Amino acid sequence: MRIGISCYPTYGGSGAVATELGIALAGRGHLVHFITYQQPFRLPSFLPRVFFHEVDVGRYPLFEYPPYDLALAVRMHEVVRTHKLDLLHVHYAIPHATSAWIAREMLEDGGSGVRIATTLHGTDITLVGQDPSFHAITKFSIERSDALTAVSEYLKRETFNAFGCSGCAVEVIHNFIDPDVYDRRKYTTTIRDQVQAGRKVLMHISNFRPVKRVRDVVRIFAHVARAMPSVLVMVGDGPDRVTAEKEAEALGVSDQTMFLGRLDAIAPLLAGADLFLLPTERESFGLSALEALACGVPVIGARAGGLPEVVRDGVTGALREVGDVEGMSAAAVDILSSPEKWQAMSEAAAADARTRFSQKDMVTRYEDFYTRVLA
Ligand code: GMT
Repeated sequence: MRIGISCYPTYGGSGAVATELGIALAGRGHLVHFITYQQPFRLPSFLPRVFFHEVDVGRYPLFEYPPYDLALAVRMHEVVRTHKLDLLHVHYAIPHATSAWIAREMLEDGGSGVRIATTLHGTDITLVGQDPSFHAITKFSIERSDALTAVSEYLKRETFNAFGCSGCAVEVIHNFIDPDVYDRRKYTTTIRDQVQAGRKVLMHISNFRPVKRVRDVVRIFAHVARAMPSVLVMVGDGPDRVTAEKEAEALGVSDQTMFLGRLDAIAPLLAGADLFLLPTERESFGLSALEALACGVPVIGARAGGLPEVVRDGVTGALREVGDVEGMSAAAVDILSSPEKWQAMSEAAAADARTRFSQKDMVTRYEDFYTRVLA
């Protein structure tokens, strides 16, 4: 198949999934064209059958807000025509599904030959898409897609609750991991080498947006730090980074907290962690949690959104209500204080991630989905 993929190319779960899917599809012989404003962060410089088409938004003094959506539509239109794409697979509804619809409308034959598949990732439905400025266009773009996938059952339900979506069929295809990459045994040099011996390593990875509740991360850590020698490793950046830094200072744990900033290679970091914290308010799936589990790191998180579909409470981690810092802290201390319990959870986490969320299975599901969309 000839497949166009559009996604947010910078740090973020949807871009990671889109890029890894594209790379895997190319590995299976498909021709994959990434169409976006920057080379996706998980895309290495050259791979056979993978192409990158940069969207140039241009600059004009009149444009306080340069119309990326239109520039993207024009680039999609050009790539569909030049490379005779069968399918545009867009990740994150807005603006990608809207631009894809425009691109198809622009085709001389009315776009009969190209199909549009949209994968809903989370905040495109639960947050941004429900903003009054975007609700109508999100609903329109979803309904005009030929086929839809959502990354969890939770997100599928939310899509129908928020948009009604007459005539939509949403297929759930979960996020996935490459078991060879997310394997803690592979990494001999880890963050642990920088940490005083005997300290537990707690980790959080995100884009530090308010929905992630990074203050809760620091608060949970402060409880754990009182119970045992430990450090908190914060990976990523975003609007709430300063809030988290201030919270660490206020709770007297800043000298035990490392803010590493944005890093692309996550697996070697996770390989040195004892526990992953993800108390997000509404995580549609939680790719970072899955990557942690695959590396044998139990996850402490919120019983909300799609996270219960990923983390098995009491088996591969622990889930408590959103904002229940005390409950999450107690669960963290409980797991970390028993080497036997930690080992059992770590092994269960790595095994469960491989069984239920393997890249091989999910990519096959996407291929089957494409075949049905094109039929
Ligand atoms: O985590 C983020 O805020 C980034 C966001 C994105 O769209 O890039 O992630 C969403 O998509 C990921 C991949 O499907 C999911 O694993 C994340 O759970 C989801 N984030 C939220 O729902 C907050």
